[in-house]
Amino acid sequence: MALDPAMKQSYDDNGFLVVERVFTDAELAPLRNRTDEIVRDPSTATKGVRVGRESETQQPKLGEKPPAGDPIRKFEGTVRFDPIFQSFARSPKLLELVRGLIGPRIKLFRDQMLLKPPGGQDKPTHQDQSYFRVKPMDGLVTAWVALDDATIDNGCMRYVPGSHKFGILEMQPDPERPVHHVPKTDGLNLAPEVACPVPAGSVIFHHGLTLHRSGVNNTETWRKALVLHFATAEAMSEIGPLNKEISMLIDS
Ligand SMILES: O=C(O)CCC(=O)C(=O)O
Repeated sequence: MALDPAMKQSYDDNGFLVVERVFTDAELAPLRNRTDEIVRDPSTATKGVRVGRESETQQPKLGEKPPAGDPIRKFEGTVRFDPIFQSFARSPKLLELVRGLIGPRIKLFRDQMLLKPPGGQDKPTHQDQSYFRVKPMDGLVTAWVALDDATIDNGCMRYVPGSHKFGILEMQPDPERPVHHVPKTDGLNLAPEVACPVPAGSVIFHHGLTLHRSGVNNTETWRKALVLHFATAEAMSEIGPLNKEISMLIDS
């Protein structure tokens, strides 16, 4: 699936690009089945995959135990360790789109599955590069792959068009949910946020500096997405240890 010049221009201007229905249900099936299996029984996760819970975003209160039935929020390192996710992340049509955005030689820098269970929490506004610090800053693009229809009600992605042009922003710590990197945006002349509901199988690409967030899941069903952070083959993080945990080399 080739990227046409208008798509590239839209990505460069807005810092994100929605490509609907890249994958069919049949192509998503192995990923969905494996994900459901791990959600049902986290002990089936391949060694190395980390299963994260909803309560982990909160600052632990002294002496307080995680709530019973704490739902699963994310898996980290699925592509790095699980062959089913690896084979999906190598889909030629996905890699062709990524190469069209950042250049011909790429790697998968990081990956995560973000699951948003019924009632699952929001992800506050952030820049992916705040976590990854990959140089060059334009050399990181996230492919957000919808495993389910993503809707306003279940917490679809929301983007601030053009916000990647403001560079990396200073963070303000959130004492309640310290895992989140919330940037200071006071005084910036930002465009209004755009909500991006998409059908399952769609991919939203976003620049590593684009401000984005997702809302609470106000439905009774899960909203799952595989999040693949691609980078150019030569790109390196300023945070040394991150370069030792690359999800997958592609064009070495
Ligand atoms: O899937 C979500 O709810 C948030 C994803 C996100 O923030 C990201 O892909 O960087």
